[in-house]
Amino acid sequence: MKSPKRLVTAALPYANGPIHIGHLVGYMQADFWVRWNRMTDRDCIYICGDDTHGTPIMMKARELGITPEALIAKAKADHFKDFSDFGIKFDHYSSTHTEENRKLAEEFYIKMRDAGHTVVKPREQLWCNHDKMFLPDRFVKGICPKCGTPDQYGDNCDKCGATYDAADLKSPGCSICGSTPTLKGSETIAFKLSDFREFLREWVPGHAPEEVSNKLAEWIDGELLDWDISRDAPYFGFQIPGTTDKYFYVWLDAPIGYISSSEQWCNTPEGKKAGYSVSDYWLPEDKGGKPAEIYHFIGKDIIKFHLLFWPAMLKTAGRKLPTEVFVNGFLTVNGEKMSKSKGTFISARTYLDHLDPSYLRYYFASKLNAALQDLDLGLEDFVNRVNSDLVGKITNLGSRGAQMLGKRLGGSLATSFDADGDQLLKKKVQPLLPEIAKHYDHRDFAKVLTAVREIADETNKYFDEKAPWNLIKTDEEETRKVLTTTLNAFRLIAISLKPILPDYADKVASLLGEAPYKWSDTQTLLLGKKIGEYQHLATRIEPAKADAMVEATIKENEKVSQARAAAGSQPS
Ligand code: B3M
Ligand code: ZN
Repeated sequence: MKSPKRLVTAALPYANGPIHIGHLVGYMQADFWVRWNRMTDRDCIYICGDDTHGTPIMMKARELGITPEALIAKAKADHFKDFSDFGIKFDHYSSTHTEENRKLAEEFYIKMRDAGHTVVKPREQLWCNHDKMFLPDRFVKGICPKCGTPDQYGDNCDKCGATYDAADLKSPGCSICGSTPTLKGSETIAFKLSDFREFLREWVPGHAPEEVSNKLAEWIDGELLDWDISRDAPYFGFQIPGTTDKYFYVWLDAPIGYISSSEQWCNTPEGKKAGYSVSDYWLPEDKGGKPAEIYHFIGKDIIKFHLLFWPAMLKTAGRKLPTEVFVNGFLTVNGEKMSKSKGTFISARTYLDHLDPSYLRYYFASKLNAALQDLDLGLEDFVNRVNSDLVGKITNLGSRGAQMLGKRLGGSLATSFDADGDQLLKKKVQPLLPEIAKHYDHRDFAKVLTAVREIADETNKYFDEKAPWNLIKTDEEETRKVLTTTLNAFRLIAISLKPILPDYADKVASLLGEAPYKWSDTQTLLLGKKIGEYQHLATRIEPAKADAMVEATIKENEKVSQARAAAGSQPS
């Protein structure tokens, strides 16, 4: 029986800023897994897009003197280019600001409302009379009502951790203009999450990582407060049907963006050829849908939205629920939170201006496993690990083997292996391949690379013992066999690396005169064919280049702070 199609999503990056290396952990993790699915002939699509609504977008566009639509169009193009240049290959990259998403958001809302899961409640909010708008929590600062610490946001205190209503903040100030906001009565439309307590109690444990199910259980057994899904004008987003001045809160239509982006893909020629409609993917099979597994990859800061609000919304809308939600931790750099002043809050583009993206793919993979844990990018460790493992241990094998065979022996592989080479491949290399497959299935990329390094170590040991640079002086054909063994081991390494280093694997395939690799190619060994000209695969990272990247980030940050100081500060 054919395995069900898979639809993988990554969190929709917010349109108010550039992609940075912290974002990339989750997008790369999903990309590695999608590429693994694709190379094992699993029908798997990777869906994403920009998250575009909300006050920050509206304010940033105002600050730049452009429309929000212009701002989000540029952000989407920049984000997509950054992801593509890091080899993150989406099948479709859309946006929450589309007609498909509007229609779906309205459909979800009407079903939530008509099923009695929404309520209209009076709500006092802080109004800035100068900016003529209600202030979201991130746009107001004041004294924490609990511990008295000044300069705290409208929803929680960084110092004592208290959460409170912005109306309770002492001496509040508008973060845009500094004036004192006033409390203004309004109404809010809220989603009654507590209606779903039993459903969530039963559904969540089997679909969330162990590490977060306790936290989720705490929330589910706790208050499960009503969730405000409306925001008052002015607001950049979709107007709520039946209202004149209410808009969907950004997080209402953000996850719906997974479905609308899928819908757009299903309507492309590629999608049509694949033969599934968006309903096939997103309706349960007992409601006309077809077999399909949905996987969300998200960061640990947005589990509440994806494992409480979103499943409750899907259930109300009669949609298919995710098969599983995978959660990644945060990135630290040199053991600390990314810091603009220390130059470690590195944008994707600044990284790309200085270093090869495959090195970061390799390094992140070497530290990523299925567990929810933070990942540290130690810049020195990064340089050393790439240089010693990827360049030294692995690439060196391929370059020494291919160049000697090409330059000294006409480039033709032997038609049989030497006895030791046969042992190496059969006893040391091939037995590791099923393990590598299992590690990929479980998203345990660090263990994949441990096994790959083991193959490289064994092969380097074999190569050094055989010393083909001496052997060639006395026995060319035996040398050809040694190089053939070495290149076969290297080929199996390249196939194993393909989900993490796709370009690298493709270059090795063309060097060996083969089609782009599938996992099934590990079933065969290569004998008796002529190989091509060796093309450089990976070069050592110069530490100075990594330093230059940090320097560039510091300079960028100084420029932004000066521009901000000149224009009067705004929350980002
Ligand atoms: N844009 C991430 C954030 O803004 C958010 C993810 C949406 S996934 C539907 O923090
Ligand atoms: Zn103001």
